[in-house]
Amino acid sequence: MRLMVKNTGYQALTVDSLPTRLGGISDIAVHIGADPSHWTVKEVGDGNLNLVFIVSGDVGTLIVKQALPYVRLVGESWPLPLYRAYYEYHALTRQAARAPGSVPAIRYFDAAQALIAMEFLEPHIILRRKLIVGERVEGLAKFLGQFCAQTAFRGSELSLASATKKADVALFAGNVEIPAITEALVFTDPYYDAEMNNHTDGLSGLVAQLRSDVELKVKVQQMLQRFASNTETLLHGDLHSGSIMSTATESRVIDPEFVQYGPMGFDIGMLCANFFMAYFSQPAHRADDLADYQSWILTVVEETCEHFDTEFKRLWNTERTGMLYPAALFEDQSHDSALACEVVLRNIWKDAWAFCGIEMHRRCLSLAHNADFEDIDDVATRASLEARNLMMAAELIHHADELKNANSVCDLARVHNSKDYL
Ligand code: SR1
Ligand code: MG
Repeated sequence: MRLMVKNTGYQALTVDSLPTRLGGISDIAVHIGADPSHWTVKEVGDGNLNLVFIVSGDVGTLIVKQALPYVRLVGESWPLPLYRAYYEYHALTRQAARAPGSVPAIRYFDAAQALIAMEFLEPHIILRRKLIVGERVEGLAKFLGQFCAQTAFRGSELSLASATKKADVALFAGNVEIPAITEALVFTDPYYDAEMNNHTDGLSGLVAQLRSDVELKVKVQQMLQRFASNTETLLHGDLHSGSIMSTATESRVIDPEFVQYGPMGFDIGMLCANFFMAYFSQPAHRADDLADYQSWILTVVEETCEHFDTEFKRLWNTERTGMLYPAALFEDQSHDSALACEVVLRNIWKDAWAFCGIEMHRRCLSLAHNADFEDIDDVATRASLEARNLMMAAELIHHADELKNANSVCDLARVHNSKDYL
């Protein structure tokens, strides 16, 4: 089913109009306070797409997120359907069921207004910001590894009944324009001089070298084909460090509006890419504690991947109720299914490292760069750190199927971190 949310009746909220417009909605008022004239509203959206309000009152605080009918980063010249809020809402409900406690609780949803009111996370801040200022988060690797494994496994036909999963694939297939952003910005634009691209001065030689690597482009297009045509599981679809909020000890995943069915290795690969970019950018953000902090980031990557494997195997042994690799073929025949699980995991990681490299490329080569590098004012420093990131990424894409495990990938990061490519 494709949900068409027409613009009829839709109105973007403003700080001034929000209390009047939402004050009479009991599901919202019960969490903020009955008298909207006591509400304070702040617009804090700093992402690429939406309005985000923090609304506080006598009782408490909520986040109100509203989609705009265009890409905020670019403006009204790039229209974007409001229906993405509908898919985000459905993604959040599924993630809450499959990875309990991992996402903010939804308090209210209005499809026509493309609006979701949800739990205000406090004192959480965006993980990317923590990584830039050098803060550590306890339990991060376990949380992220388990989130990725639980959503990957429980959203697939390893767990779901085929009819349920296929109906869900049909529901999310209505979301066309949002995956199209990823198909272009992540998989295509970085590899030619697309109109909206930009890269740091000083990188043009390296960029030209990457764009002339035909084998690289073929590998990336193979991964795009997998991303667009493989409906293994329900993905978050945009799992970067800006889609995670953390305190010193607790984390949540937010913002799944890029949700779609896709390959199991996509989310974990994207996630690792963002840790590697945080890692490569560190020399520009700190001198004291640099080696220790960089090594903490790589430990998070290694442990996230270990937790992913451990949780995936646990689910394999305890929740394999779908049509794939049924007990009828293995355990019921007294045949161990551990080998099958290893093979499934091997394929996930092969995909993951290629997606990881592609994400590392796109954040330096197309639209929508990340603050880890963008916050580096000194252009020459930024270029030399991005160069390490770009070169490691190319190696990941070329050799994704030869990498033994996350530890070898982190070793690769250490090697590139010591190089001077410019
Ligand atoms: C035009 S949207 C650009 C990027 O912002 C989102 O967070 C996604 O990462 C997307 O690729
Ligand atoms: Mg987002």
